[in-house]
Amino acid sequence: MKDPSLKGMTPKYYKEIEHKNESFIEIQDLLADFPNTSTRAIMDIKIGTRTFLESEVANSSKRKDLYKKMVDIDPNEPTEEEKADEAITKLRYMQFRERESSSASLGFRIEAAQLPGGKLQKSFKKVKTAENVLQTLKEFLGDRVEKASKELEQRLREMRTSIENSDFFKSHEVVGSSILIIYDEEKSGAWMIDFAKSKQVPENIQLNHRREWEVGNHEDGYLHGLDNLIEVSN
Ligand code: I3P
Repeated sequence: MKDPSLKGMTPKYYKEIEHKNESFIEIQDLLADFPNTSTRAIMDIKIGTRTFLESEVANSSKRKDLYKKMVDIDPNEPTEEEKADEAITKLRYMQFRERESSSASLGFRIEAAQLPGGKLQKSFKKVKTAENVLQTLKEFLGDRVEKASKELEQRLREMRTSIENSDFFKSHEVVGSSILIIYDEEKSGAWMIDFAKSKQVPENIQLNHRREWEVGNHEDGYLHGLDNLIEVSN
């Protein structure tokens, strides 16, 4: 929020709060401007080709919960060794999710959506091709498709310019972050949210967020994803 280039693109940060020995941050409620739940819709789009921190590459501990989640998505995915272990690393799971969805190819994926009336949908794990994505976006926008998609295109283009000018983005990898899209019967908007896995990179590195990731270059594919989101949705 301190980066002037990103002004208005993120929720406002208010303060840090201690509660029961845990630390929380109080931030702007983006939904407050969209109070009508019967006409309001929300979509979370995870941006970037890489959804895990580079530290996961060296983490060899294997998790049974992630094996189970992987098999639920595709029973044919595990290798013989993984079947015997019934466990996989987080890196393996996260890269599987990237390939299975549009993250690896397009640099973004639809994570979840709430439709007017409040129905929550989280079944987007296999939405992979540009055609699938476009179809899902059209369904999400419903009868607001004409007007809202023009407004959103404009907003995403402004967001891209903000990021290209941002000092924060030059010096931080922004991993697992999302763009939150909200619309109601009158208006629509998009904001950048979830910076839990945003990290400053070493001083000798300047990121461009479009280059392909290799271990050590810290690239996240954020702008590659935003380029494609703008392209696919128009
Ligand atoms: C989860 C998702 C989360 C990730 C979580 C994954 O997969 O990628 O973003 O948390 O890791 O299990 P899915 O969407 O398929 O449920 P982080 O972003 O914090 O890494 P976790 O199981 O280690 O919490």
